[in-house]
Amino acid sequence: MNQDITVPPPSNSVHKPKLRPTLNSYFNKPTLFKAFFFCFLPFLISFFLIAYLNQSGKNSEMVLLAGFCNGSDIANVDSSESKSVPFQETRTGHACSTMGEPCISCTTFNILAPIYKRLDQQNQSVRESDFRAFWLARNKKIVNWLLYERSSIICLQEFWVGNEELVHMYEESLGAAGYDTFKLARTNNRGDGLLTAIHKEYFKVLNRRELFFNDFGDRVAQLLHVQSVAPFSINQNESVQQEIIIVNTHLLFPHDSSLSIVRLHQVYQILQYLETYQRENKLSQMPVILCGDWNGSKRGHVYKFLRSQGFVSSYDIAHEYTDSDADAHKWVSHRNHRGNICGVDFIWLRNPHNSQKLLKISWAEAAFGIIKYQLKKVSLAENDAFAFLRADSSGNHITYSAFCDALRQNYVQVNLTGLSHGLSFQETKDLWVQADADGNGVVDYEEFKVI
Ligand SMILES: *[C@@H]1O[C@H](CO)[C@@H](O)[C@H](O)[C@H]1NC(C)=O
Ligand SMILES: *[C@@H]1O[C@H](CO)[C@@H](O)[C@H](O)[C@H]1NC(C)=O
Ligand SMILES: *[C@@H]1O[C@H](CO)[C@@H](O)[C@H](O)[C@H]1NC(C)=O
Ligand SMILES: *[C@@H]1O[C@H](CO)[C@@H](O)[C@H](O)[C@H]1NC(C)=O
Ligand SMILES: CC(=O)N[C@H]1CO[C@H](CO)[C@@H](O)[C@@H]1O
Repeated sequence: MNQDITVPPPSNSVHKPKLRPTLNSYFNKPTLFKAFFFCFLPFLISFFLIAYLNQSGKNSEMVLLAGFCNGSDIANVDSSESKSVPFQETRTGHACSTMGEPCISCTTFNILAPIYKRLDQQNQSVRESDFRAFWLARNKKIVNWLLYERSSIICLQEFWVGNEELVHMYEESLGAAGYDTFKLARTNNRGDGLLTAIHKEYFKVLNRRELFFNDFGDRVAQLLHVQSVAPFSINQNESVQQEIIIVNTHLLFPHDSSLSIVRLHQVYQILQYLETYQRENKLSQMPVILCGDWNGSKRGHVYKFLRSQGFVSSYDIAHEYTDSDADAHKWVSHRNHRGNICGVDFIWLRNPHNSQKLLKISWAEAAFGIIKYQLKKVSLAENDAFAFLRADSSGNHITYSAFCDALRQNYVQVNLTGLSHGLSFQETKDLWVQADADGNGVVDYEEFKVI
């Protein structure tokens, strides 16, 4: 890696970009995260991130945020944060050209499908999709912005696949700008879906897969296996055409907490799929980038699950935010349809050399975390929760069948309802095997306490 790399420290002023198309009220659910990754070495150590976010709720000002490259001489540039959303400016082109290495960037953006965009507070059934002039104008701005940013990887969610004109507009504009585009509709004709665009100058798409969760959220994910066009140098003599895997997804909205397990399960399926894909294709380990609209709460189970699997949130890394509660709400990416401001868009990155727990074990821990959390919410202390799961089993332990019943049933009281969705027989069994640490066929209180 070039030791002399420097990035000009960005000014700390609030920045209203002049050249960029203004977004203003066109987005009421806006996000655009953009991350720059430099120097794809065997593991991706250098890291630079730029994110744009439109602070909805205020005057929808577009803000530019900059991060840093880890493991290199590039200093972290974000040290003065007084607001919940830090303001930074960096000119992306400049930052790239000083690197002397090929540089790639990644943007993830929930563009809010016109079929979901409400226009009238009083009448919720009035949607933007009914007014061509509105959705067309808004989406043209989005396209212009994407073209201006020219990220190597673009992951869009809530792409209105059901409208031919809109699809055509995106595919044609991005195609003309050098992108390969791949769209994927949600199941059951929900109307929206995903669009992933890969810039041909940066990446060749080697393979792609579509993942259908087939749960009640009708959610899907795209997996793209790409290879960098330009070689990245490992040392003075060697360079590689780095391969990476990119996943684009939009998880279920947590309408209520019983859906936590469904969301967690969707992530589990993605990670299982990744493992299978890499194993079946006999691929060496490579960086994985997961983009999309995830569950925002850093206290959430999805966040913890991904962390336990070696993923880092690029935005948090760039800003040196920790996993602590104090840093849990430092940034905002969305105003959701309930009007809440939250941070739910992520660019997750996992480098191959991060040692990690077995996927099954992480998953079981996370699933039990949710189950215990649900039980706690109805003020069942640990021993009461144990009694609850034990049901009327005669011994002082939980049996497998009582456990399955507890997961399957629709408990009005505890709302473990989500558990009936998506947990297969095998997965339930896997959970059980984790819980029954000594393998004697029942889970006693000591075992229950530690799961
Ligand atoms: C970033 O660099 C620091 C110091 O070199 C290191 O402790 C930290 O683990 C690195 N973070 C990542 C995500 O690689
Ligand atoms: C709400 O909007 C829909 C669609 O525009 C319209 O058919 C309906 O009459 C409206 N309802 C009210 C109460 O205004
Ligand atoms: C690079 O090549 C030079 C000359 O062929 C050699 O002396 C050096 O050891 C090589 N460096 C590495 C890191 O392989
Ligand atoms: C989703 O987020 C909510 C709060 O935003 C949190 O309570 C919940 O645990 C999260 N669910 C998952 C599966 O992470
Ligand atoms: C908090 C919550 O989601 N409570 C729900 C639990 O389930 C019952 C019946 O299904 C609902 O009525 C509650 O609203």
